[in-house]
Amino acid sequence: MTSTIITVAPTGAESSKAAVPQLPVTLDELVQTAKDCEALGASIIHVHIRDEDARPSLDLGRLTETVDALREQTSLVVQLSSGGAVTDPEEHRLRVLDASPDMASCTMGTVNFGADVFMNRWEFIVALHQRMQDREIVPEYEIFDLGHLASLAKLLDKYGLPYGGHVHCDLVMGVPGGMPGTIGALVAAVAALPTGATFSATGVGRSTIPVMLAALSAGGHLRVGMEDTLTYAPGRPVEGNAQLVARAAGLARLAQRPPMPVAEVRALLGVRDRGAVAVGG
Ligand code: KMH
Ligand code: ZN
Repeated sequence: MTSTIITVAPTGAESSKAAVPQLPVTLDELVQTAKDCEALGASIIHVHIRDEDARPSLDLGRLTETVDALREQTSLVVQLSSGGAVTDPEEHRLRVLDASPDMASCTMGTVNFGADVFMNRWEFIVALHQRMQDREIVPEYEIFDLGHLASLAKLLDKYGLPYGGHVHCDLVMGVPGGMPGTIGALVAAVAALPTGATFSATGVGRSTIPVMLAALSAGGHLRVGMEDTLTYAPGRPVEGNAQLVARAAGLARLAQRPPMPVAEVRALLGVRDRGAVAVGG
């Protein structure tokens, strides 16, 4: 058993700052969150940004500023979301890669997303995968449903391994319209992973804890954060992302799979050294 990669997904695109005041939406809030979570054991940050009115944004200038700030002030692996919000057009989602993150998400298929549809056409997936190969950006393949793993097998077969040569997936479980956040679904997904792939898992809402425990038992890694979880326990809103990272790190230690140091994560996933100089890291 190896140690545990802990990814923090602090913001997402779905919750409003008005409804969730603890959500980090400004650059300062995001950087402070990143520092706090790194100190507690996070090694990757999955980033969605907001505009000046706290609405989801894929503005390239803001994304670039965010990547630079996170590189300067933390040693976390910076993973930008190419998923954005369900309303974002494909060309804006592809343009995210121009901000030169270490990693970017690459969702492996279309999925109902509550009352919305999160659209991921095959041609778009191929374009993302190939552009990440060209730009030396490591993808994290987002798996919302079992069929997405069949698409991943086809993608790798036809278009080759991602940059870095290693396949890393994130099972996003419990989205209304996607696979449920159950142990059975997790076991089925793990059985369908490409040979040699690693995976993390996150369960949204009430599936957070069962999915976290199942992922640890199955040798997987963890993603936690306010993108996926807003309630810490029944009747107790999450106080902040650090609280969720602290819980994940504690459970990982209990499972004798402590948080993986960032340098080991970079080596495992094949993340390119972009010359970041981390403060205190
Ligand atoms: N906000 C969702 C529609 C990703 O970041 O790549 C898509 C999402 C996946 O969060
Ligand atoms: Zn996301």
